[in-house]
Amino acid sequence: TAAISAAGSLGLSMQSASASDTATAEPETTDPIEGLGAGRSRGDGKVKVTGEARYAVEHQPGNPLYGVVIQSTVASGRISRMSTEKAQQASGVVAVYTHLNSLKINKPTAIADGGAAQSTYTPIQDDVIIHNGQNIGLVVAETFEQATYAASLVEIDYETSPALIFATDEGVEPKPVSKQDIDMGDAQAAMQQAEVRLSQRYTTPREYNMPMEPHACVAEWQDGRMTVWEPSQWVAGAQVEIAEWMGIDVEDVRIISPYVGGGFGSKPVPYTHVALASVASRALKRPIKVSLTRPQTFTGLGGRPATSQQLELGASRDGKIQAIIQRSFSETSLIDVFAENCSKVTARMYAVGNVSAQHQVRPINTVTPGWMRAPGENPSAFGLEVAMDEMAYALNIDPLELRLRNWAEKDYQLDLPWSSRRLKEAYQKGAEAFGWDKRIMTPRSMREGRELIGWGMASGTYPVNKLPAEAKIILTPQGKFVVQCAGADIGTGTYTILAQTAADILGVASTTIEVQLGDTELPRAGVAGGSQLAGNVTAAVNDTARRMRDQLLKLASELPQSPLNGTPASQLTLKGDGVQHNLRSGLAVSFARLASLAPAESLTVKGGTFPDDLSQSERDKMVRNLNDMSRPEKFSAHSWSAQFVEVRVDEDFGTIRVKRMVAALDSGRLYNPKLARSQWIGGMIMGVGQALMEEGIVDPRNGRVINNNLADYLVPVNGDIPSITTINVGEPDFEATTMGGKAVGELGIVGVAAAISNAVFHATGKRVRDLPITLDKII
Ligand code: MCN
Ligand code: MOS
Repeated sequence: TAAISAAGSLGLSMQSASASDTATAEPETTDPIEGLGAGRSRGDGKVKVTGEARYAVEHQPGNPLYGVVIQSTVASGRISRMSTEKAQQASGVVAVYTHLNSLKINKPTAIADGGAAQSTYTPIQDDVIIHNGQNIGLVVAETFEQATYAASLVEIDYETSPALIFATDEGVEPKPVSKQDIDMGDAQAAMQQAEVRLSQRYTTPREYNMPMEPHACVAEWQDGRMTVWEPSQWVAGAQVEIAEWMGIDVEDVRIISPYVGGGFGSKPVPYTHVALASVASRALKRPIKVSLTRPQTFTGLGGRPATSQQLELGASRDGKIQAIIQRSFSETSLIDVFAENCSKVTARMYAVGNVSAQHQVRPINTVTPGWMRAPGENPSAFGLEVAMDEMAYALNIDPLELRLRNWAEKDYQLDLPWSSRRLKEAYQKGAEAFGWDKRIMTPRSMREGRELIGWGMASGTYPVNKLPAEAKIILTPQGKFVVQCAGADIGTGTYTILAQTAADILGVASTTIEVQLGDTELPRAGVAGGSQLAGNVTAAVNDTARRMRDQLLKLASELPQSPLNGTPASQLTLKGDGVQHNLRSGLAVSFARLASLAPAESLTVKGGTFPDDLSQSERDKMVRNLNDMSRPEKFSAHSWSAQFVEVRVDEDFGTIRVKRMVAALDSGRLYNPKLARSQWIGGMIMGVGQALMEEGIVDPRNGRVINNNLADYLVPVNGDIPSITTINVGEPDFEATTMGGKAVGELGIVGVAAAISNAVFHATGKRVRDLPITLDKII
């Protein structure tokens, strides 16, 4: 072709365009306290990389048994014959549990109904098959190998019935999810009057969370109590679901989950293999380990369901969006309603008063889908942000400029002011760092050799959720602080930021503070989900640390043997591992000394953010369901982002590489900029996977997930990931949360797939509306 390298002719050096790989604007601290805001490394990093950290299934109970799950190989029907004889006779086999000799498992309460179950399916209670890869049995043996072999000996015949494989199949009966409908202004009338209209369908396939640590637990029944080592984003939820399955008191279940090897939304609650492990342990009176194989994790629990949205945008010629009409659906199982709501960002991102959006679920023969990083916001932003790019081209307005022309100065959907929205700053800083002003609008106008260059952008957002939490701080005899909370650290940094929170108040180096997490015996906290745990538990620890500080000042001034006895607390400060006199230097008492002088019970302090008048059982209830999760009321509180992406497309082969990514993000105050960046880029990398690789491929003949392993279900590896620049544009937002931070964990993925699709269009002139953008779609 005639085009010379436009980028080259613009004087853009491709080397320098590959911008710095480090966080901008956040200098390393030299602060000895390294409290909130310091970019220190993770406290749990060392034990994780040295292998010292014990993940759930690495717990070694005495005399364990091993359970292996059997899964169905058809999508619909019933088990007509099941023979377990050979398996039972195999060496080492202790039991084979199926619907033929069922252990009772009660139906758990769904999350939507105030319980903690993602799926209400109860295994081995009957012979009914509702999806391929359904858990239908458990073989228990003395060793893992024996159980695995015996499981292969179980003979199963099925009487199959026609299955609904895809949401678009004939016979699927859609269900509206009207609670989530949006009806603002008069969208139909405004659409009729719009000068420019476009209507397209955007789809996302099934996607799977694929944490490194598979779903695997150790269940131990002892003295009428159940203890389960289970990787958990939400120990209080796990406790409820297991208690329900087993028909025992919630108090008789303990969940231990100090380390989680990633969840990405797949570990809020235990799945049915945990039900099997728990009832089998009770029946056999021995601890049992059950680990799903990687293939089994594709159907032993659900990932993000496939979504489809028809999105119509109407605008004036000068680029004001006047109406949005959206009709979307997502697949769900035959027994549960899980809605991947595609209109979560539709009515909120831009200043549009006329919006109509309706979502429906379509029940098919699949496992009940579940959360996956930014459920709802993610497909919603994919549709809207690609549609905005299409509108920009229809109007011949720069895509970034079009977004600015539709700037929403308030939340139109809720009709509330924003608590903070530094999205304009994000657009500006992101565009500047990326060099967006050098972009030539026309597709296929930038190239380097055989490579077509594409620049695309998109906006992203994620809401601020809230739930109260509690914490406990203990001063040890050695004068060290221990912070305790039930909240999880799933690789996010909870351990670290809680030490940092307490350090600020207690005046000690945050690295000296021990944090204990992920255990139902610890003070209450809700789910590490909805990107809210950091805000919830930093607020709780902040309160608790203040109480501990007051307590220590009081002890220092009141204990008869304290060197500071008689000095009013107002003249004392916590500093240098002890309590110091504000004016008389050298007059101090160390924390260790105070600990030796004070009565033991005075050295443990509880605090938190529950309303004072709430009873213990009311507090339990709040963290054991998700209905009590709330949002700030007087303001609409969200995190915001602007994603800029460069792709290179090989003109002959159609291969797409992401060359560089620049994001500017507003998550309010960052509790730890290093960890926040780590979260943001983790989300962006997942976005690359979603855009270019990830797709659960379902066999139309039998509903089986064909690519149910990490060789065939592709996720990005190092070689797929370019340099990533993140720019923090957030400022503390105390209307959003007590400590001023907003959501971080899921923000990074939202909008990335759209930015990449838009970049691919810019490079090639091909608009891909169906993820993932594989080369067959652009050649
Ligand atoms: N943070 C910060 N400043 C803020 C808020 C958070 O520095 N204002 C940092 C902290 O290090 C904090 C982390 O970001 O620990 C995440 O905080 P938050 O946004 O509150 O999210 P949660 O703690 O609730 O974590 C859950 C969230 C979700 S919902 C998914 S999905 C996801 C995610 O976190 N899954 C993850 N990030 C993940 N990261 C890893 N490594 N593994 C997963 O499974
Ligand atoms: Mo995150 S998908 O809310 O666990």
